[in-house]
Amino acid sequence: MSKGKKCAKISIIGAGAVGSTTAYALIMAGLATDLVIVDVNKLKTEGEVLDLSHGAGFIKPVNIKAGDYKDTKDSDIVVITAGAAQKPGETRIDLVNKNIKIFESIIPQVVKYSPNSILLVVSNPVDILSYVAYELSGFPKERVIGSGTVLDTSRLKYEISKRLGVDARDVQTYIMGEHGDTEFVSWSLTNIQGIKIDQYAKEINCRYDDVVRTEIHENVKNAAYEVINRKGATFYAIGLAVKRIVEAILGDEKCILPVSTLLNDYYGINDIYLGVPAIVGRNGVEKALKVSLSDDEVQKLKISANTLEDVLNKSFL
Ligand code: 6V0
Repeated sequence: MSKGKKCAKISIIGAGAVGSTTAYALIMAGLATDLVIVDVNKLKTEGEVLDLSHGAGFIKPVNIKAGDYKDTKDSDIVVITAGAAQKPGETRIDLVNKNIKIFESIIPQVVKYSPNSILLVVSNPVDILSYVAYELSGFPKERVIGSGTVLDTSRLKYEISKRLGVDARDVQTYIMGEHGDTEFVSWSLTNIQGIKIDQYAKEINCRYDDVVRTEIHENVKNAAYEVINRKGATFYAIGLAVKRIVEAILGDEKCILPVSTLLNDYYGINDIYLGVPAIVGRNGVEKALKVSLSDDEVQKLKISANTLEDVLNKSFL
């Protein structure tokens, strides 16, 4: 695919809540010319494809197919959303063994038919499964990307925007680390269009202290649990997050997104996938940026890395 091409063949493995909402977000954005969806539940996939295709009168032309792996041949990007999802009370880490087994059946098929594709892993626990996909695929690390903390960062922007009464898109910040319970807010990098957040809060007479910061962090960390407890699954916001990553890749945007990528020599962290700000373009993750964090934030990043390392060591790799 040529550099900066904005339309492409995209395959989605997994036609569940996240896979089908991602498909919807991608076709709404006109990002795919061909979209193939693969799932062990063929009937549901066919239903999703018919429903999506019936929007043809309102979107850019796109050929959508409920397919098998051979239909994914020469995909530019393969988005993986297959696998067990969290049930109420389950953590993302609880899904690890089930989903590693599922990845062992999926990744070799994807690699066989699209050896030059970019793999975008969404299934949870996303940092662990990105590492598993990297190992199973044999692809260079740049071409195996996890959705990381892109969704969590949007949740954080939403929480801050509500407190400060500002457009969420003007909030510059990142949730970093595990997409899960050890994730943390990089408060030292947080600003409102270049204005330090504490200054901004002072300017508009808004409370901003440790209590507020803790509340915001807790709300973001528990966001998925809150949604799952009420409606069983989260899918709209992650669909938009995946669309944003795909758009950045296809447009060769070189934009900075906190995707999950293989870290080496990153604050002493090696050989683990974690969400950190990274440059995303046509080659995938072009560079993980070593942003300057406070000592406390570095400790939190290391806790995330150690947690995931323990899980990886206990799994069957
Ligand atoms: P879902 O609605 O249960 O869909 C999962 C789909 O995977 C089902 O349609 C299954 O049939 C299919 N599937 C299972 N095994 C296979 C296989 N071997 N090959 C092909 N398809 C298979 O789950 P949902 O869509 O809600 O979630 C999917 C995954 O995304 C889960 O692991 C979630 O935890 C994860 N999420 C990740 C997020 C992120 O930020 N990274 C956010 C939300 C959910």
